[in-house]
Amino acid sequence: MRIKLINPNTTGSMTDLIAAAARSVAAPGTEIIAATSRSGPASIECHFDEAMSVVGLIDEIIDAPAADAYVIACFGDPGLLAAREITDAPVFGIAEAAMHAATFVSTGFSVVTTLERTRIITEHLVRNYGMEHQCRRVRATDVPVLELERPESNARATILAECERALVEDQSSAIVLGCAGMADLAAYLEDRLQIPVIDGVAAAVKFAEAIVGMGLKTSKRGDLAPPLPKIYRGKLASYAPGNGLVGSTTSLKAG
Ligand code: 2AL
Repeated sequence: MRIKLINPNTTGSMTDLIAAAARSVAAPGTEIIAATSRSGPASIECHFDEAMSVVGLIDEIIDAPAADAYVIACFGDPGLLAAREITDAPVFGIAEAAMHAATFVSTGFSVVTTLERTRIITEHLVRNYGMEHQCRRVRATDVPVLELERPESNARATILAECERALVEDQSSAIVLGCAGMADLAAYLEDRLQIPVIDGVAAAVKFAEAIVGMGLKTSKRGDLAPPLPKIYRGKLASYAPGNGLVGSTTSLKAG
């Protein structure tokens, strides 16, 4: 099967890191096609970044060739439901995937993420996904996303220290890594903490394999049906559903 792994930020080196994490867990018959968004922010750390990243993400989903499943490799899960509307192939966000994975191996997890403002966004996701009972706390490290790539930033030690605090102060028994750029830290942290450490990129790839393997597609009944044809104006005119890029003329089989 073919899984398209989309980094919705525009930093190619982060895509390389994410792709390596995905390929390290993919089954032998799974092809990972990694893509970096061609428009939008270099990192996604606030509501505005998220909103601005969605068109680039949609471009990657509507670009040929089609995939059997899509993974949105950013912990804010930007554009997740919009993406599910424009294809019937299953789409996975790494935050949703990681939180679900954590519930299978613990009764209480902490999310360790990047900036303080990102922590608040993650708390919204926890509520949206109905994870308030299992997520004991969301913790910020105040490490900016792109600093994760710089060894001099000491991000690894900062994140380890925050995870250690989560074990003691939150009584958590698993850690969810709150950024795609942390995908290479899971094994290192698990070794030191001796509890499950969940990288959402790996979780999303394995859920994609499972759901595709079950023959499941996104439901086109209700709110995840293709967007209704209508006029879009201005810079986004070409994205008008039914206009060729998105909607009834994509490879969707509605209903
Ligand atoms: C992210 C992420 O995963 N990629 C990015 O650019 N921003 N999320 C985060 N919580 O910092």
